[in-house]
Amino acid sequence: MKQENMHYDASDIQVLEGLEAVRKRPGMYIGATSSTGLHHLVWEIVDNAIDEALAGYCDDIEIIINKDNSITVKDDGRGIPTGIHAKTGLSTVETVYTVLHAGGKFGGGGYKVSGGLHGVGASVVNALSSWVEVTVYQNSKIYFIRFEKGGHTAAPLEVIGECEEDRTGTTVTFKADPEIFTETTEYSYEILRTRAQELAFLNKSLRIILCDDRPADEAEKKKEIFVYEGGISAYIEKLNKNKTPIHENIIHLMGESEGISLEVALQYNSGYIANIYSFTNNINTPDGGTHEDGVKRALTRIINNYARKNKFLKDNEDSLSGEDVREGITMIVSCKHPDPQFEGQTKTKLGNSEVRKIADDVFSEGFERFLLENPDSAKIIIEKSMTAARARMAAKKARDLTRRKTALEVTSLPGKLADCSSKNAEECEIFIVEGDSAGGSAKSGRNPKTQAILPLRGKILNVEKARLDRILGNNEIRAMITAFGTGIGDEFDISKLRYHKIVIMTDADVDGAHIRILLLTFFYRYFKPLVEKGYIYAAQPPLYKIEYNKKVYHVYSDEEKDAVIATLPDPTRVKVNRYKGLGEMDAEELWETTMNIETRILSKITMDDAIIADQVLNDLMGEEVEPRRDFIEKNAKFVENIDV
Ligand code: 28F
Repeated sequence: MKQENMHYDASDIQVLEGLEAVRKRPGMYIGATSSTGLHHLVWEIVDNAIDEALAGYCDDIEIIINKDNSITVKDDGRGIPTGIHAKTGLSTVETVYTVLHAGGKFGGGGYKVSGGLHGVGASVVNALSSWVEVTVYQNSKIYFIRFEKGGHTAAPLEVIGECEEDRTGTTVTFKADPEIFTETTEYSYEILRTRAQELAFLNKSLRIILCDDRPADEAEKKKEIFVYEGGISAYIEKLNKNKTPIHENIIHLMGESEGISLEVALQYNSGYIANIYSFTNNINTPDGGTHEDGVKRALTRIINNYARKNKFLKDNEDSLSGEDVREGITMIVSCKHPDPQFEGQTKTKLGNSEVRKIADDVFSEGFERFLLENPDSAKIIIEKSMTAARARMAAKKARDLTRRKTALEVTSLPGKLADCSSKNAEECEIFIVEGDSAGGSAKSGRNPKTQAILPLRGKILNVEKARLDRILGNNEIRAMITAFGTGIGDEFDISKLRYHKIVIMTDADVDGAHIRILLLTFFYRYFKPLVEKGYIYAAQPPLYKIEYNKKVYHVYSDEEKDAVIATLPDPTRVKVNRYKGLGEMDAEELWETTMNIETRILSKITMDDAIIADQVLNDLMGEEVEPRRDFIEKNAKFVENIDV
């Protein structure tokens, strides 16, 4: 319901009921009272300062985490008006902080740049804080008002001092109420830093200063300044830092129509992944929406038009797909809209239909001009898209090879797979085993009813750097895809999974760790649901074999080894062997220590493990030497003589 002409009469104001309602169901206003909700409070206040910057009156915003985990936000804008608000009989400052939705757009004025939760406003922060203090610098005076216990006005706005004529702005300090934020009221510098930097990228030339004043030791305190004259082009530069751009300059274009503005920055890199981030009024829209759709539609059309007109693409050849033209793209789409409608469960998709055409028009006009004015870059971009198209066709062929034939046709299971006899996926497990000798032992030691073995020879392909056609060309990878039965990528169908446990079994050494990282990255990139739903495991082979008086102990850690030895009466007669690899165990040992459901240890792989593996691989195997050196220095103790 558009609240255009709200009428507040002092008597009608249900101020405290309003704020009381917020305290009763905070989740409705800030999404959650977890750490995420705690940090949302900051963005509600910061967004009001950013509104002032968007209106053109504020250049600097400072965010300070104080010792007591209260937050101070300062801006050098005009200062919230201190006069009496016509509709409430209170000062405007008090109105903005005690009447729901009384600030920003609802009270008239320009865009309400809303934070993650679409501008619930300063009054919600007040309702959820133990105390809030607002200081306004205006008309050479310093005004002050304090609220306590969830928004009760401690005393009306008062002048507490003088200031220079040209000093204007608003300073707000608030302390989140521990009665509401029961999980934590402690701020994370990293969370604040990430969003502060993003806001600086999204609002070019705006300076955002972040300080952490909590450490007692002066040297430990933190202060960072984020300001980017280049705006979202600087954001692209940062996102492409670890990558290899394939054309010199970052493409930047913007336009406006019907009060809706659209800005895009993009640069292609030599990789295969499309990194597209879109925003509406500075809000992240990870599920995209009409702004992103319009730009993507235009990108595909313009590249195809250019490719045909300049004879890169012959008339009889298929057009390039959206996926082909987005391969290796890093792009930011930022839309500013006076009345955004968000869709989806988490309100992270822009729904305004009129934006699609505006985005298409603005982007196609600018991008077409770029291609005409930069034929060299155009050639590089077109050729990359065409290579992507050829690879897509090749991948399709290779993927058809991996598609499991129906039971009636000859099964295309890989020769090396020793399958299990049961067809009930829930009880079946497949062990991906490093090396043929371990594979042999696993085959003879296993339970043939429920345990399948797929030996892997050497290192599998690093999917981080390879395109899908090369990945599908790799025998080891193809064998796994066929064995799992689910298909890959957009053909993936988890209901066809033949094993409900996929167990990575590699040596407990650096090479084994490297293979595990490669496998995890492969699963994370092409079988993400298997990771998300917890089907992936890592086997834990024993580290040591301890022999004493004909008794054999298998232990899985150094601590366990010491503990066992400590129990033996005469450690001098103890024989300890550190396993160098799975191949050192015979079938019986491998079964007993690592595969037997009664005695083995499996650790379930979580999304975090996979994401970390993906990041480690990115640093280790990326093009740049820098991140690799950093990683090795940081992890030297684990990665001696890693053959990167
Ligand atoms: C640290 C947080 O909240 N800064 C703000 C302004 C400036 C104006 C304003 C804010 C209520 C209903 C208009 C001043 N002069 N920083 C902030 N700076 N709000 S919040 O007006 C809100 C009024 O509509 C302002 C002239 N116009 C607007």
